[in-house]
Amino acid sequence: MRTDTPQTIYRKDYTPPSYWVDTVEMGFDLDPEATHVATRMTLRRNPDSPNRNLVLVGESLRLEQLRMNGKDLSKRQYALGRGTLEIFNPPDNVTLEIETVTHPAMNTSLMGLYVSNGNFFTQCEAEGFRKITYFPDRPDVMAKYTVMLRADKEKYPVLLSNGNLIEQGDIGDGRHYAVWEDPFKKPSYLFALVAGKLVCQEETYTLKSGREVLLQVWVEDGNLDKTQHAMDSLKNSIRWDEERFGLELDLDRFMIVAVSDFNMGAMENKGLNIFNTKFVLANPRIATDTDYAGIESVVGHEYFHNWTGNRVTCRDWFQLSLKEGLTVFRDQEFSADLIGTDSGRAVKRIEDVRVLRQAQFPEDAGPMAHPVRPDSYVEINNFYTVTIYEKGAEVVRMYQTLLGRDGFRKGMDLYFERHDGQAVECDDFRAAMADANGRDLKQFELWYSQAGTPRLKVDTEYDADAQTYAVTLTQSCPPTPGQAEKQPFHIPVAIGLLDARGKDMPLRLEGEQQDEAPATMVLELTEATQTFRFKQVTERPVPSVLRGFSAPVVLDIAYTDDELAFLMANDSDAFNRWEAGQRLAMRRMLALTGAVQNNQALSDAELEEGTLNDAFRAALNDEALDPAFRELALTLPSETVVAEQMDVIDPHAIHAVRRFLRRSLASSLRGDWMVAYQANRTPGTYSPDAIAAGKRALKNLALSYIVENDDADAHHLAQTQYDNANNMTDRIAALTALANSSAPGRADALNSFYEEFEQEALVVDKWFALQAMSRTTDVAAVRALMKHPAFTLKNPNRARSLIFSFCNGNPSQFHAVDGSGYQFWAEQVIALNAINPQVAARLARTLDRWRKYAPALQEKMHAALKKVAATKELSKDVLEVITKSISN
Ligand code: B3K
Ligand code: ZN
Repeated sequence: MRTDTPQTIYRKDYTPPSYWVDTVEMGFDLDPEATHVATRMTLRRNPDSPNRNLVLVGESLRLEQLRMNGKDLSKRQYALGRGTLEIFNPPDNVTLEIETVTHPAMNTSLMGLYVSNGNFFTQCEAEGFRKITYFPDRPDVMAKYTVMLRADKEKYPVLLSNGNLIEQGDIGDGRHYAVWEDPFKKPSYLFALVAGKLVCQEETYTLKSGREVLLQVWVEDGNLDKTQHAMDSLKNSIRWDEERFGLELDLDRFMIVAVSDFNMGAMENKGLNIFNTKFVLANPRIATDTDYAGIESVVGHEYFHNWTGNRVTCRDWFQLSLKEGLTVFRDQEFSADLIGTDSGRAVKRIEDVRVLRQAQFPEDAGPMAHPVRPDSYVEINNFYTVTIYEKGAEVVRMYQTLLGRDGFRKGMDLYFERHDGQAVECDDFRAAMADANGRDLKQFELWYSQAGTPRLKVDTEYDADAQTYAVTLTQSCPPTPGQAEKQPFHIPVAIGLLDARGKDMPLRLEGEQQDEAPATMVLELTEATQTFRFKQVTERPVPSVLRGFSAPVVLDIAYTDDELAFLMANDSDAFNRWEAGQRLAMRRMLALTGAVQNNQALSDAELEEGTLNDAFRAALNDEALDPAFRELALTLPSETVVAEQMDVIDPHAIHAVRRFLRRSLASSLRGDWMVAYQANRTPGTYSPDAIAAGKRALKNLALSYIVENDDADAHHLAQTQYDNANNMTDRIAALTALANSSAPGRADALNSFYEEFEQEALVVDKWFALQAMSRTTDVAAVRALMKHPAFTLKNPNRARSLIFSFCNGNPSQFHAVDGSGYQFWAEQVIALNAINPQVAARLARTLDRWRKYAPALQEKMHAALKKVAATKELSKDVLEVITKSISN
């Protein structure tokens, strides 16, 4: 907490550290009230640094001892500042001994060393290590760690840290110890320890090379029936990284530990990954298909960091996407490869692009917009964003699109050959990709340095006489905070041309030497406008542009409704089939939103004859399409995605239109929904595999449409599914349908669900979330839910399940015209700020697009923002978000 104006950190100000740290030895006397930490480190002067003094950082620490090269430091030799410990002009080689005390039980920020359910955990990324000891806590300082943990044996029988266990035993007084040694150099943000009452599922696993490794998944007692999927996901990850990238696990032991109080999803600490329970615990009773998929991808993500992040790390936090964008790309490819089929890959791609559009496009258009490699920040925790992660992953994907899979692999190989054991920059990755492939990727740097979502306009011209088809691509990029003018990006545009039968035409580009005529070609747009001319085009084609979403841009292309329906029915590119349907739906939704705003009545009849209705019916009944794909195709664009398309967002009109369209589709296709419902049941033993999960997704979408009719038959269907379901996916889908209906069994179902799962925190989270997002839940109802004995703001998962779900997932209620939603938001941001600044700052982001709303709402949002801004003791996390929201 602080009251002075927080400092902005600039990328251009980077200077190398004045000292390197070679070894770190730490001893912890673990006690929730006062943990003593003794650290001994050896340092050596960095000849490349202009600074003579050694600056260490520390936060919320009591300094007990400070010795240099065996002697206590006198008060004249160092200065203890606000968060810094500066030692004046030390010799070239230094051994520092520091003793600090921390108070883990009081640490509600969940950064540094803290207590959760009586056990100890750490979270050090990005800047949490400084809450444990004074240290040059920056990612370019990499050292070898040896850690001794000492604690009460009965209360803390398990003592874990990074690397290998080399010694353990008793020390009398009911206490015991363990010594861990990490053989690899690492930055301090990858340090971790865990101590407490935990149990594990373990297995030995044989690597391709024949070496055996020990794999463990640690959980609280009583949860061993929920670890198998995480263990399977870990083994799949290890195998996948060997096969796809030739990267082997470099440790003899790899541990995953689940903790229920955690700020984000998981953390890739070397050899000791710490996970939010949400991304570890699963069995059919408590976890949905989405949970299973989430566990697989997060386990993969953290495991893949072992190479992309840990072996090669970031020079400074501006380079965060170097590890995050790359690792998200890797986890996306991992999940896609595990599904295996082309249609499965397309489904995964659509899901990933949906996240990008739902969350990253708005960020890129708002006051917090920043480049994939930012130029400045106030609080680095605010930059763990969808831009760094998801747009960063798109940037990495574009290398693969431009260079091909083999070329990309060559680039990865060269990256590790050059940089293993180093802390590097995004530019180094780009250079490896370019050099390994003999390509000039200079212009590609703009994807890292320019914020904002580029727009890509497509104009076409068919010349029947010359049999040529000209495609003119024009790019532009809107201004973002601090960046008014943008230069043209290097954009890979995958394109295909469909003939009248819906088949791909062979592509031949004028002026190119081509051995064959492919069905899809990647055009490289590097200028503001370029025309690409296809030859031997025997009829006027329908273009399929940006296949597979080959670049993170907004595509501006004029299609008729009929062309969209044609693409939705025929495109060989599954992504663009889905995209065509979404465009058709979006067009309709925007038109109807305009009608609502003009007080026109929405008429069913008009819709029932429309192209959208026919196209949806065709997709629903097309047995050749995967159920998972059909579910995506038949889901209307979300309210948030529609909002992004409007100059002035009207959340109430959008909500009314989406609901109207869903009801229309529910009634006009009722018979078809029922057929799909019956055809996609998954009787028998539950399995989370992609085929079964896809069927359940389609069946449950059908259920949600059927229940839109809100009649007795529909209620009965939902109630029966609720009563008979043998897995959480079907259970929660039925409960959600009931909760959004006027079914007489609604309240009973909600109560019985709670009673049944009271002991399962992750299910109680679902129970709060589904109510928070239910369309009848208003601010008053959320306030009432906050009084429920199971609610607490201190647990981030619980706070997210109720508060975030309401503020971000229930737009029509949150944006109540009286501004009560905004007042509620302000209160919660302020309350969370005092407990956990990181979580508070996430919630603070909710209003950052306030300027896009109608003046009446804007005014009320502005008042709520100002209320938060005026709060005393605002963390720099929240202050940065609020200040930027108000001023940009
Ligand atoms: N690297 C961590 C995120 C740490 C967030 C710190 N505020 C998890 C991940 O991306 O794998
Ligand atoms: Zn990551």
